[in-house]
Amino acid sequence: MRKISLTLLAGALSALSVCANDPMQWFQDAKLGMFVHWGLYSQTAGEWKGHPTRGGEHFMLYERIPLKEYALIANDFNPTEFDAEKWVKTAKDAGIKYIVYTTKHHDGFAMYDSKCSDYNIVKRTPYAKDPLKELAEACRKEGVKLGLYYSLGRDWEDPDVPTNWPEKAGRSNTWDFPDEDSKQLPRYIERKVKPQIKELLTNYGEIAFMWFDTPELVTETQSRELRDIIKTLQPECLINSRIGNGLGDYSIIEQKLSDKIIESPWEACITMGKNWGYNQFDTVYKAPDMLIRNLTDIVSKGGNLLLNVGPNQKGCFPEQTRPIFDAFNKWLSDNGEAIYGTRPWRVFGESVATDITEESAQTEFHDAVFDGTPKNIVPDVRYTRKNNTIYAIVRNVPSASYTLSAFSPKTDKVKSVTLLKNGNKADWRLTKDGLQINGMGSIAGNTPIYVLRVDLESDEQ
Ligand code: FHN
Repeated sequence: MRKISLTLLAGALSALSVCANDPMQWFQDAKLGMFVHWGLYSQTAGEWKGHPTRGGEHFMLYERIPLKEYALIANDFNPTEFDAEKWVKTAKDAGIKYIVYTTKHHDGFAMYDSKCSDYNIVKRTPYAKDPLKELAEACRKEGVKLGLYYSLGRDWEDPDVPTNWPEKAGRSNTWDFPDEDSKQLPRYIERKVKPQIKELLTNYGEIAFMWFDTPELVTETQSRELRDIIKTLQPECLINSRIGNGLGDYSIIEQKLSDKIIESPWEACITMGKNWGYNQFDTVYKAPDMLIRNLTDIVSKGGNLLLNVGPNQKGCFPEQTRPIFDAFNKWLSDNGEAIYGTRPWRVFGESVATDITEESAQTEFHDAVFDGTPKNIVPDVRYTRKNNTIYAIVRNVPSASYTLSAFSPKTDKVKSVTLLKNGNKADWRLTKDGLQINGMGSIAGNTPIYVLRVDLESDEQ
């Protein structure tokens, strides 16, 4: 009797541990976040002294603008239309579970009320309010988690920030502070970084993520000290890999997709247009179908998508974001079950049916793949799994009948196959070649990116 009771107890404890509030479990279930790049570069919006600037939010570097001159931009920054509630509701309606906000980008300007330096939105702009306070409140109210972006190894306001990418001083402010060798990084870390990290993790409630960027010359000791500060103030705050020196809780890839399943927690950050910060000349945003394909690809390989928006100088999301948010709302309303809370299957997908890469031109991609008529091409599929259900995310309009070769009668006892969004039964047969699907054209129509729910016999027999 004693042995059985210990077994039962172990089972109960393991169940509890899964249910316990595990921030990493939450992150890996959440799948979709929104990155917000907002700063003085949003005010200039890609223009400087009457001409388009190079380098988006890096234009202070590219144009070698003296700090005193760049700081004057703040005099015009007055985002009176900023509405945190609207930002958060737009994100939440699009199926977004967390938001990462740029508290300080490379220009060193704090987009929150920093007591550490008056180089911030409250002290230097006519707006004179703290948008992060409002955003944190709106996130709490709507149940959307909040993460904070912080440019760690680059700061063009501070005299003690040497860099080494792509070469020595490559991303340093060498026009105000020319003597690169005299720069003492520890002075910057103690004077600015630690006080700002402490105030960010003290004054804005629960912070789910610290999203560091560009660690550059930060040492392991410095990364470790920052990690200790964060985990002491908010033990459940997850930290990305750009804290440097291998000390993050999850890894980051940027503006690209992975070519394989990644076993450890990871996130891909991708822009809707070409720029991170708002740029008035960046007018052609990616096709919504393309970005949804990106989401399905990333999730099939175990990652999260952090989709970037660059609000404009008024504090509003550019109009080009609307069709993207609407498409995510619609697709995830129908198919979110195949995304949230899933994990990779044994394979991430079937052969890609088109020679269109994910990064290809939007209109070419859309016409080539989704012109609404089934083509005699093999299905372009990504898989996700939740317990005994496999989700086959069909990302093009293949012939009405096709075979999913990832399935095998040797390993998969298929119980049913249905169209996820409405439960319509599919005509299927499991053969030695795989799971044959017939007549999909009739039930899926020309819907680009539909999901087949494949229920397997429980393996708990
Ligand atoms: O230089 C930055 C860039 O502006 C942007 O913030 C991205 C976002 O991941 N991070 C750096 C480039 O890797």
